Amino acid sequence: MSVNTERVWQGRRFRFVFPRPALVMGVVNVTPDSFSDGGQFLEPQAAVEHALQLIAEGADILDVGGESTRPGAAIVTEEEELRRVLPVIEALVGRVSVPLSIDTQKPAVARAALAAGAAIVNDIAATQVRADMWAAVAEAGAGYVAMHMQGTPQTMQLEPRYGDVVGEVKAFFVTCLAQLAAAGVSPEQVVFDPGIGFGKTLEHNLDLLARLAEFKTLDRPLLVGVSRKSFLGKLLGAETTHRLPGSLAGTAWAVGQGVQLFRTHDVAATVQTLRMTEAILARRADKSDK
Ligand code: HH2
Repeated sequence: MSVNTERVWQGRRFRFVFPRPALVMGVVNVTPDSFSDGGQFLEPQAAVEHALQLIAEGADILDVGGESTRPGAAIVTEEEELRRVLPVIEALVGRVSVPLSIDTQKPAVARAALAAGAAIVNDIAATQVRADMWAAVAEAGAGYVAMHMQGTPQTMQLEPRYGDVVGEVKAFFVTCLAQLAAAGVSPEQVVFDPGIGFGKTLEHNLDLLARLAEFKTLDRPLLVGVSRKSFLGKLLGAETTHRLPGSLAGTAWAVGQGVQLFRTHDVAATVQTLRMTEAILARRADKSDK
């Protein structure tokens, strides 16, 4: 399949047509305990200001989350998660033109966020195949990020195991797309995410990044989140606040392998990395055309 095949990702009020410059999904964590920015944006006003800042830096999508998914994170009740995210979504809808995504594992939270105006469900637990989550996405005609995770955030890093991590993640995507279609979610609503750091060792994460090009045959756009993740810390010995260079190296590599969406805490730096790498890639494509 050609890299230049046109693909559409759409839902509710948004429509992105690829190929196009890679999209940046800025992270808005309304949590006390997220692994890199927990507690910074717990107050709705702080979260909204942060979201507006990310848009000013070039975010194409905002991903609002009210529950940390770091390994071993405390489970948050539905009520508490809604109490955190709904005021932020309500304040942003109508005020910003970029689509809002709800980062949640809970169908009821997804449903309430969609009712409040979110356009995308970012589901880190797509491997759990929950009919009620997919019904919410289908009924709203929302965009859907189907992320791969082995286990749950509470168990995922205990002993992740794969025969062939790339083959297994790819097989999940193929099955998931068919199951989603049966649930009324069309392929054009879906993007896939291999779930870097979710039930994966350092080597699994590096294998997934090294072999990203193999996901091109899936015929759906790919979203990747490497931002500040702990595998960078393991590899580079860097604390969460010092992982930007490693995150950007992963971003530059991934866009060169055909990844079209990037979830990041550091929007300005990611946008600059993407535009620079894309400019070089475009020159290479020009030369090979001649
Ligand atoms: N990573 C995190 C959360 N949600 N969603 C997708 N689709 N892909 C990811 O890689 C991804 C995600 C973890 O990052 P963060 O939200 O900053 O941390 P926490 O879960 O601790 O809030």
